[in-house]
Formats: sequence, C-alpha cells, structure tokens
Amino acid sequence: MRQAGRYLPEYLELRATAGGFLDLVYNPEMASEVTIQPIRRFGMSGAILFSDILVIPQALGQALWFEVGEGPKLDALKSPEDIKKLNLNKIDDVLNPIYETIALTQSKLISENLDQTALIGFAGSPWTVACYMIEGGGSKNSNGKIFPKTKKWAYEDSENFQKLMDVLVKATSHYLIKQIEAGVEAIQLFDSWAGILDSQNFDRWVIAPTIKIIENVRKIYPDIPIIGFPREAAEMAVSYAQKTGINAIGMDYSMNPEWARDNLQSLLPVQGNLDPQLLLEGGIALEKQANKILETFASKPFIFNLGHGVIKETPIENVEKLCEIVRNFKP
Ligand code: 1CP
Repeated sequence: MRQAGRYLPEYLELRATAGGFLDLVYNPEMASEVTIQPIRRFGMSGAILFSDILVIPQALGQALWFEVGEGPKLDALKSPEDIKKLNLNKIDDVLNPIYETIALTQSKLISENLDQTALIGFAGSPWTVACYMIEGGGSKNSNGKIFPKTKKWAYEDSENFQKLMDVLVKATSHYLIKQIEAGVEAIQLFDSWAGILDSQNFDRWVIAPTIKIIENVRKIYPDIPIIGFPREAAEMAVSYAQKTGINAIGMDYSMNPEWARDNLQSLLPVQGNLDPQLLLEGGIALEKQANKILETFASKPFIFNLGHGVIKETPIENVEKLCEIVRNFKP
C-alpha cells in the first residue's frame, strides 16, 4: 500500500523542493529518499518503491499530468486509433529513472544498515491502468456508475479493448522484469478497480492478463515473489488466488478476516487488511482490530499491512503504536 507520503513532515519538506509529483517520481535521488523515509522512522519489513501506476501510460506516449488537489489526469483514449498510437518501443526512455531509483534505494538501504527491509517493486494491473487511460483520470461512483466509459468499451467492443490489454500486458511484463533486474526483491500488482467487474468480465480482464504477466515474468525470474491485490474482489479473490500464479494475495479492508483465513489463507499467504481510517483515528478501536487481524491469521504465513494506503492526516504516533502492537504480538 502507499506508505510514504503526506503524513510525514520529511516527505512534505522534500516534496516542496521537487516541484510536481511527477518530478519527484522521476528523480532517483529524491524518490529513493521518499521510499526510505518511512523505513527510517518505523523499520517496516518491506519498503514500497515510490512511483505510481500511471507511469506506464505515460511511457506508452499518453499525456499524464497532476492537477493540485485533483489527482491524475490523462489525455483519454477515445477510439481504436488512439490505442494504435501507443508505442511500446521507447518505454524505457521514460522508465529508466525508476530503475535507477531502485538501484539507489538498495545501496542506501545497505549503507544505512536497513537491508533487512525488502524492497518491493510494483505496477498497476492492466484493467486498473486501462480504467485511468480511458476515463482520463479517476472516477467517482455516480448513480451506480463507476469508470463508465471503460466498462462500456470492455463490454461492447471487447475486440479492441483486448488490443489495449495486450499492449498493457507487454509493457507491464517488461517493466516488472526491469525492476527485478534493477534490484527489487518482490513485486506487487495493484488491481484497485478489480471489484467493479462482474465475474465473467473479472475472469477476462483481471485474471487472464494477470496470468500472462506472471508467466512472462517467471520465464526470466522463476522465483520472484509476486503479490496480487485485487481490491474489493470479494469472493472473486478465490479464483484469482487459484488461477493467476501469484505467491501471496493482498486483502482490502472490506474482507472479513475469518472468511479470508478459511478461503484464501488456506491457499496461499495473505497480506492485509487494517482499515486505514482506524490508523487515522487511533486509540482502542485501532488496537482491537489490529489484534483481531493478527490473531485470525497467526497460524499460517501472513504479512501484516493496511487494507489501502495511509491517509494523509494520519498522526505519526498512531503508526508508531501500530508497529509496536504488531511487533509485540505473540501467537
Ligand atoms: O508509499 C508510496 O507512496 C508508494 C508509491 C505509490 C503507489 C504504490 C503511489 C504514490 N501510488 C501507488 C499506487 C497507485 N496509484 C494506485 C494503486 C493503489 C491504490 O489503490 O491506492 C492507484 C490507483 C494510483 C493512481 C493514483 N495516483 C491516484 C488515485 C486517483 C484516483 O482518484 O483514483 C492518486 C491520487 C495518485 C497520485 C499519487 N501516487 C502516489 C502518491 C503519494 C500520490 C499522491 C500525490 C500527491 O498528491 O502528492
């Protein structure tokens, strides 16, 4: 999950000198600092590379920018011709600084004696990235519709939509392989909008492309641990866990821990799933739920995490407290 960011004063300080968000992402010195900031403070076992899932559309030639307070914007894909314009041949011209960030982060972790912390690389999954590419940014749920243009395209013109997914599978596979080559020790695939599909389309646009990416990565790196995060997939997460080839599954906070223990942790290691709002509020509710999660998943391999990213108003003392609860837990 997003663990760096605006709840940390050292992030805000660095962010102010960087210019825009993307200037920070493509600056290896600064991006490696931001990646390590939470580790220096809290010593988590995993550091997530500081970047964003939307660097892939940008590397393919789609315009991407961030408007202050509004989140990401892209020059939306509107027709099959727009898909044809995406260019797979030069993506590393854009992505090279991110590989440099990985190498630099690893050398800093070593020189600061923090190399017990695993560096996790990541990419957005094709479905979720396509959502942003077609809508031209995020989507609010309005009148039951979420990412309506993307769903319409996927449901009504699946032939051309498949072409977009094929481009994204190729770009993402290459990107992840290069991240591993640069030094990440595990990778995570974020499918934040997996849960908005019906089960048939989930198989086609979430499971199938994920299988292909994992096959491509494993041809080169058979042993790299791969974590999948099919957010809000609910019971569809079971077939995701069974079919995709992932090694571990990230659980969003809507997932019932007992259900997840019986239906997912019985298949593979699980990661999650504290509601970030409990971390924001702190106190007894945080303590209770953190302990409940720890107790529920204690008997099999489990990675404690949030069920989504850290909220920017989160007090640092609450993060410290949570780390203490997790470290002191005895099954
Ligand atoms: O610790 C870290 O911050 C790690 C780096 C990281 C990761 C793993 C960022 C930095 N983004 C992500 C993943 C990401 N980006 C996802 C998947 C996980 C999730 O569901 O949160 C998604 C959907 C995005 C797309 C994105 N980028 C959004 C959401 C837009 C929406 O409305 O749907 C936003 C706000 C961004 C910008 C962004 N990316 C990362 C940060 C710290 C920020 C905020 C930038 C800022 O305002 O300064």
